[in-house]
Amino acid sequence: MRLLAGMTQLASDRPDAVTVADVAISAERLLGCARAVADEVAGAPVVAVHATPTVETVVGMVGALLAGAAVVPVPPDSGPAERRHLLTDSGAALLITTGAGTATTLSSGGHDTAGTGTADGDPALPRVPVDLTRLSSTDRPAPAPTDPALIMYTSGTTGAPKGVLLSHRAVEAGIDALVDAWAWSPDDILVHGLPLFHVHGLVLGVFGALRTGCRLRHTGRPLPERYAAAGGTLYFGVPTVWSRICAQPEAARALAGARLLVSGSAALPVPVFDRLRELTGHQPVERYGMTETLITVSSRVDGPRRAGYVGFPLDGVGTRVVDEAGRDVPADGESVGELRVRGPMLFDGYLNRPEATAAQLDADGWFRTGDIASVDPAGWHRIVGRASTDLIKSGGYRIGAGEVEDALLAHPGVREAAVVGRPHADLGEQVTAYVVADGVGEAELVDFVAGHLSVHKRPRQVRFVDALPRNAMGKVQKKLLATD
Ligand code: MLC
Ligand code: AMP
Repeated sequence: MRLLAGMTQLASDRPDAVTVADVAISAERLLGCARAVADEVAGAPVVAVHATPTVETVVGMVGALLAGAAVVPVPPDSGPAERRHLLTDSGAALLITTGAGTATTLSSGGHDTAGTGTADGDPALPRVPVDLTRLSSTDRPAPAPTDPALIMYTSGTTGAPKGVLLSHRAVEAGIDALVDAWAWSPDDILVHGLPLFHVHGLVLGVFGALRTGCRLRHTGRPLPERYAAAGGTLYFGVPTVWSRICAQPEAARALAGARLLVSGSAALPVPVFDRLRELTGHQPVERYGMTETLITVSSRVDGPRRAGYVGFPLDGVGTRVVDEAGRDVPADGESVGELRVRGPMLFDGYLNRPEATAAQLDADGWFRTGDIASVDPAGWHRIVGRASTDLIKSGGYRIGAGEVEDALLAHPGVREAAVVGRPHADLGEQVTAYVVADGVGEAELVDFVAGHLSVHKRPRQVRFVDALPRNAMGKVQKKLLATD
């Protein structure tokens, strides 16, 4: 398969092609195990994978792709409502389960439909556990470039997460553009510890390695001491990870021998860029992307890097910065507007949501990012904020305020709720909830949301108020919420 070209070409000579949390697998064995998964899931057009940080997850996803299925990564910590939504909305025919963190105990062979679903309310999908002792050599026809490879769920400002359809062609183009910008090669050793259910950790962090044929060392969690011990050439992190590494100077200094440090998923604070340079001798490459667009803008390994800037459009990418009337603003480094992007790595739309797709993606292929940006005369792109206060970035995770508000309102003690992102030194933004409630405390509400949604979507702070500020139409005025 083209998407995994590097892995299949190097299949016989890499005993530790992929290591996740200290479990290593050769490329040859990965391929054999994945073919065994493909034998089991063949015929299913959409396959969900319980995306724990394990080798089994990598095998399960590769197997599903080999079988020609679109993969739906399921966050392992997602709550019952969120899981149910992902599994039903995506139309997944099967759930591949993957060891540590898998919600249910399953038989070791064959499909287990577990009767009527699980105790936590998952739909009754057949479950296919990944078994690293099962191998197959069945060769299958490669999927077409336009076939969907991934359906990735991501939050909008309101409502439940939407499925983002990424074709094989888009994923291949997205990785190839980074191979060019970062001189990413089979000789690299890629290190990161990011979750395997988002673009950063999965598309770049797993498929990037398998396509380039470089080795992957996933650290299980993105802890500074594990990055330091991993001996990589190429390191990926979200800004919170880089900031935590800088707070442990010994760990940071251990990265001095790397080739390239890359930051993305949220703005890298200038002091963290400067501190990383001091401690490691490397100026990090910062790149900008979205689930819907993959990575579109980056600085280059063979070019300058600039703190506070995300670089230049990647090969094949067009960008525009437009005002509210859709007119281009001057590229003077000061005028700001909404960033729009176009390129071969863009998604094909939101699954079963043509209206939401049309609202974001126009007929000429330009995607409205919702990010506010400026471009200077030399072409340096700078992200200055977001158009909507209802999309929060916390620790690099995208969190829709509306989804958290809906979860809070499901608690019987909560009458009104408004959720915002407040600046936070470690996380960039922290999810802060303002609620009008009776007889319920902060810890209970935090746990309630953590139990309904993915744990990272929980409010880190709950402020109890007598009423929410509203305008004459009754709409909540989030800008008027107290910040002290
Ligand atoms: C805490 N925990 C609770 C809890 N409170 N569990 C249940 N109920 C509660 N009330 C537990 C958690 O389960 C977890 O357990 C532990 O506490 C810490 O949780 P956390 O909040 O996740 O940890 P934190 O330190 O805040 O995480 C920081 C982080 C993380 C940087 C490691 O935010 C992260 O991995 N970020 C990466 C996000 C990412 O990959 N984004 C890319 C999006 S793609 P336990 O057992 O796990 O310790 C994209 C496109 C692009 O943006 O451009 O790349
Ligand atoms: P997600 O959908 O999780 O992929 O999040 C995409 C969003 O992350 C973008 O719309 C930006 O707001 C933000 N983002 C990604 N990379 C950067 C970056 N380097 N600087 C600032 N914001 C970023």
